[in-house]
Order: sequence, then C-alpha cells, then structure tokens
Amino acid sequence: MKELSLFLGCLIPNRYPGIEKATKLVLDRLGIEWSELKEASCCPAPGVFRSFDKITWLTLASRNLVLAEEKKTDLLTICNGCFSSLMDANDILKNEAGLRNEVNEHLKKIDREYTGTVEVRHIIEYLYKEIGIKNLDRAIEKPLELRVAVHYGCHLLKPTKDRKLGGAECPVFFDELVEATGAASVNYEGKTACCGAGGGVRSAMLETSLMMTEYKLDRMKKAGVDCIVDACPFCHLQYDGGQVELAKAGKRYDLPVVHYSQLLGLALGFSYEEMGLHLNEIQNAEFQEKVKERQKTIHAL
Ligand code: 9S8
Ligand code: 9S8
Ligand code: COM
Repeated sequence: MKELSLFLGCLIPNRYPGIEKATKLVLDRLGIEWSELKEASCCPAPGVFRSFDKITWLTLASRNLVLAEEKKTDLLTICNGCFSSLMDANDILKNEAGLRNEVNEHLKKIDREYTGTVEVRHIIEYLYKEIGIKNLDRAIEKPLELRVAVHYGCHLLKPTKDRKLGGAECPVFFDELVEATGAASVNYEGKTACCGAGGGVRSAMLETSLMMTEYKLDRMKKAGVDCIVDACPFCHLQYDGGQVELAKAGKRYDLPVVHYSQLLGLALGFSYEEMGLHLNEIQNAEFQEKVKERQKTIHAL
C-alpha cells in the first residue's frame, strides 16, 4: 500500500483545526502511514472554481496532484469538496490528452509536469475499503453509545458513475463505519440531501442555504439523535455555524457536529478535547457529559 499525503484543504486548518488533529491521531493509532503535503494550495473548491473556468481549476488541481506524484504517495482527503475536485481533475488529466497537454504547458512555467501516477482517496472510502469494518471493529474495544445522524454530503456520492461507492440514493458505507464505533446510525428523511453550503450557495445566498440547513436539522432533530456526523468541513461549518445563525432567528437545535475522524477517535479512547470537539461553536453539555462518562469507562478498563 502506498504511503498517503494528507491533503488538508483550506477550511480545516483555518476553521476546524480540531478535525486536523483528530485525523492525524487516528491515522497514527491505526498504523496508517501518512505525511504532510507541503506547499499544497486550495484544491481548488469544485463548486466554485470548476464552475467558472475549467482550465484554471484543472491547472491548480494538477499542481497539488504533482506535489503528491513527486513524493511517490497517494493523496488522502478529509473533505468531500477536496475529494471531488482532486479526484475528478485526476481522472480528466489521466484520460484526456488534450487537456493534459494544455495543463502541462502551464506547469512547465514552474518546472513541473503531471504524469498521472497518484490516486485520490477520501478518508471514508479509504477506511471502508482498505482497513475494513472488521478491522475497525477489532481496534475499538469499548464502543460508543450514541444515536447519530449521518450526513454523507453531495460530493462524496455524486456523480454516481465516478464515485462507485454503492449508490447515491441509499448508500450504506458511511453508516457501517459509524456503526463500527458502536454508535447507532439513525435513519431520517432527506438523509442524502445537501447541507446547503456547497456550490457557493452559502457565500452567495446565505438565506437560501440556511433554509436547506433548517430542512435537514428539523429532520435530524425529529429522529432524536445525539449528534450529526459528517466527513466534510464545509458541511461541518454549515451545520455548526449555521445553527448559530439560525438561533439568531429564534430556531435552536443544539445538535453537536462531529467529523468522522473525531467520532472514530472518541471510540478509540481519545478525549473530547484531544478530538478538538471543544472548538465547535455548538457545545451541548449533555452530549459532552455522555462522551466524557464513556471515556472514563474506556480508561478504567
Ligand atoms: S480546499 Fe480551498 S476551499 Fe476547500 S476545504 Fe475542501 S474544498 Fe478543497
Ligand atoms: S453537501 Fe451538498 S455540496 Fe456539500 S459535500 Fe460538503 S458541503 Fe454539505
Ligand atoms: C463543497 C465544496 S464540499 S463546493 O462549495 O461545492 O466547492
């Protein structure tokens, strides 16, 4: 198995560094070999750059891919947007000679060349396919007892023909990973619907984007969950920051938002703070208490 370069993207280091720390601790604990991808830039964000100018999008993405090629590693993303951008750009550059040549003309200016030797992975599909549910089950000695609303996010599932992860309408792989931690993945209406952030909607039309978030939060709340679990910092920001914005309009949910790296870390015995959960906007005392009580039991073993 090739070593992985960890592609952090923009949002995690800048807004949710707790997810970065959680991911690194979890990868180390599972014995997955990884290193930093130095000098990486924005992937660039698919819903924004790709929609405006394909060659600019491809060129910026190709530079990140080349950084991993030069290290002879694959790329590991922990954001759906980064996954989508880098994976799609990689596919296009591998298969379309015309575009590859055009991009390589630009890369020549910085003495670089795209050759097509890396694979782009997302932590969810990597854990699912390469580590496997059985091995995760084995690594987790004292499972979590939480009711969870899984949010897949659009770019992890779509376009279905490229993602090949088991269907965009009723996917199960993320739920299985969540259940490996001992948590119960609770079904809710609109589970595969968008969180409202993507495609520049949050920046351009905050009100519309919050309407979509409200739709999701209403249904998650109704399902009686302890927290939301995502695999994307954009979704994370939309649910966490979005709840603060919705509270200003008198709508309170109080639903903690947890990236899968953080959930898995809790199940492996790391603390609430080690997983950076104290850096979220939404702090729910009851949830925190539940997690802390559980950690005490784990450490008492
Ligand atoms: S990089 Fe710049 S804005 Fe972001 S986090 Fe994920 S998508 Fe890629
Ligand atoms: S859902 Fe719809 S476009 Fe996306 S992946 Fe992350 S942000 Fe939330
Ligand atoms: C969302 C990424 S994960 S983008 O806003 O669609 O680019």
